[in-house]
Amino acid sequence: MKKTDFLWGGSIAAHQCEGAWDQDGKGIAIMDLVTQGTYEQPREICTKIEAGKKYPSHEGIDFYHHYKEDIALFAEMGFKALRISIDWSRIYPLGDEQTPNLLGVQFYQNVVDELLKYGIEPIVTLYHFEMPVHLVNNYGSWTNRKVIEFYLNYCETMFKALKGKVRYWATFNEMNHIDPQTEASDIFTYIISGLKYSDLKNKKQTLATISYHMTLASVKAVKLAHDIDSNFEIGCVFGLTPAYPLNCDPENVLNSFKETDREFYQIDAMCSGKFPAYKLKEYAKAGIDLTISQEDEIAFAQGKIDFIGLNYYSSSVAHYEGDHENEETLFGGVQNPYLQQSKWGWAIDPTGLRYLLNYLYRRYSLPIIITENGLGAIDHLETDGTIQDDYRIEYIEQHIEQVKKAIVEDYVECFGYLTWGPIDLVSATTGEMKKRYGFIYVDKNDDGTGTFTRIKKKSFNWYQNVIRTTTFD
Ligand code: BGP
Repeated sequence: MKKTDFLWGGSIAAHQCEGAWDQDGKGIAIMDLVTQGTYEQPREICTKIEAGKKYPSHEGIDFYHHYKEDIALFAEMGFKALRISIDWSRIYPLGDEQTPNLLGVQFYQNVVDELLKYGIEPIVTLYHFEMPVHLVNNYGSWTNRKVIEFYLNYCETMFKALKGKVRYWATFNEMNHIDPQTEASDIFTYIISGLKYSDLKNKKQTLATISYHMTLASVKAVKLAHDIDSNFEIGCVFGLTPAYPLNCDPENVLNSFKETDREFYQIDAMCSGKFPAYKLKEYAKAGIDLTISQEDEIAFAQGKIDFIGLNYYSSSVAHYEGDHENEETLFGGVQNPYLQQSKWGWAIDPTGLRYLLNYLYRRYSLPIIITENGLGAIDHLETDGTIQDDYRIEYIEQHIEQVKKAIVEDYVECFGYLTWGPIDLVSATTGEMKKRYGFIYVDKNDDGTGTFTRIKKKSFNWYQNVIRTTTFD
């Protein structure tokens, strides 16, 4: 990978910010259906706020119409990079067409041009939970190999449309949460594949097939990207959580290692050039059948990623047999008594970020970019119009400190740090607007009120100063 300036910036996803869910030829994507109510509710488009339901993500923060204003604010903060995602259903509304929706393509060309105008490096994720629903209903989502072809067709359209403008690409966001070997999280199965975990017939087999097809789609997209432009740097983004042992009982230590490691097999496949043999043996033992053709083997060998994107929010403590007193957390396991939790119960653990950076770099020797990190919090708009988000400053400051140590003391090759949601947007797991991550406040509430006005928080100037002054000497 060629040398680049450290990429300070932020990360957003189409479905959480764009809004305009039915404009300019866009189709319906998984996430247009998921956050109204919860994933347990029947899937439907709801355009009005109803009691007890969540803010509809298909209004987002109306980035579709505010992107110039928002990018100007990112530029004011001194961003060197912005990670965006492309909503597949804007480009191919149904997913299986041959001809793209040019208005959709044009929108992303406009966004990228706007970024380049300010010297901000666009980093483009091709799949951040935005699969056209038609592919779920008519093809069974990623259970069907045919969907790989549709995905590659869409990737090719975007590689060609943004060639010469975009250098960094990510094939997928957080496919690692599809986990065939544990009681998989319903919400992640749903938002990643559009399928409901509880509805799946042969759960382990189905999830293994989904995961395998997504991994295969990723390696094929990498090869395609390199064929289209050898200057493309193409990686994949993983949301990782180190699991700590509850105590030094060797059984617990081993258990926590396995807990951390079980979401790494897709990265192994993408970095080593072959689907890991240990995983196939585990699958065989669990009665899961995966047939890897010779053609697939070639695809793995030819589709090694150039970098790893790391989303990091929290660590966890691995399950301890017999411990029934502690509540389970979203990340699984029990609460860590040494750490504070966010309002949503996510353990705040800056050291865990350094731990993971080391783990990943020593295992793969690939450059890493932190593609998401941040604190979801409830902000208060004071009567004088300010937002005093010192808690957010503290969280990010502590995490950056650990990134610095990883780079300077541990020699990890980390080439960027992007905060999640530098502008407030809709939460992926809860569908709420009140769970805010931004340096920029958006006047929009869960009851649908608000004007979409953007307001700088206290952290805005603070992050601006971080970008201006931080070095890694
Ligand atoms: C990651 C997703 C993001 C983002 C983030 C925070 O897993 O990649 O899309 O939403 O989590 O989660 P939430 O929005 O639920 O707070």
